[in-house]
Amino acid sequence: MTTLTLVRGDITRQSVDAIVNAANSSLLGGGGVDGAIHRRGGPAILAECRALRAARYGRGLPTGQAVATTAGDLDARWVIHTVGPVYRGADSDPSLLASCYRESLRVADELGARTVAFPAISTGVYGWPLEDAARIALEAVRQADTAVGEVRFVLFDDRAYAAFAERIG
Ligand code: AR6
Repeated sequence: MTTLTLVRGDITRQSVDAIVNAANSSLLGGGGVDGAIHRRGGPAILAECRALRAARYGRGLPTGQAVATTAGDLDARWVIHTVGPVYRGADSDPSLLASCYRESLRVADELGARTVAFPAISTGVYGWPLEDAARIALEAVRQADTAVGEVRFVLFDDRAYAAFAERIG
């Protein structure tokens, strides 16, 4: 049984086994959650991301996939980096966003992580409408076949929290 919980706050302040990062394909950092994770997690995370780029992802991590690194100075064992899709209006493919959650949980299972914190992937710079993104995220996690015991959505502001709270049931 996976329990879904909602928290309003900063994902870099969570104590969990794995923190999911809404990264970009480069894996080399950016703004939003990505910037916050690298800032607070310190240089060890970026060092592992660079090594991953060199070894396995020369062309970058594809959208919808996930890969783990150390969590550096964060209060977690791992950061799982995933790349959300950029919202392109009604043509946007929700399965790529769902894939971020599913693949992150698959990586979490491989690692043996039991508690996993997710941000609202793609709802910032990548522009996915919050209400739709919340529906896709909750559905993807509910349908996932995972040994993770707690999936914690960490929502940065009241609007994001409300979008998830209204749909979690
Ligand atoms: N804790 C939790 N949620 C946060 C935090 C935080 N510290 N900071 C922001 N959010 P975004 P994306 C929320 O833009 O849309 C980066 O530059 C934010 O309010 O971080 O997937 C990457 O490098 C929003 O609801 O991620 C990529 O280039 C949500 O997290 C690109 O942005 C996601 O916003 C990815 O864009």
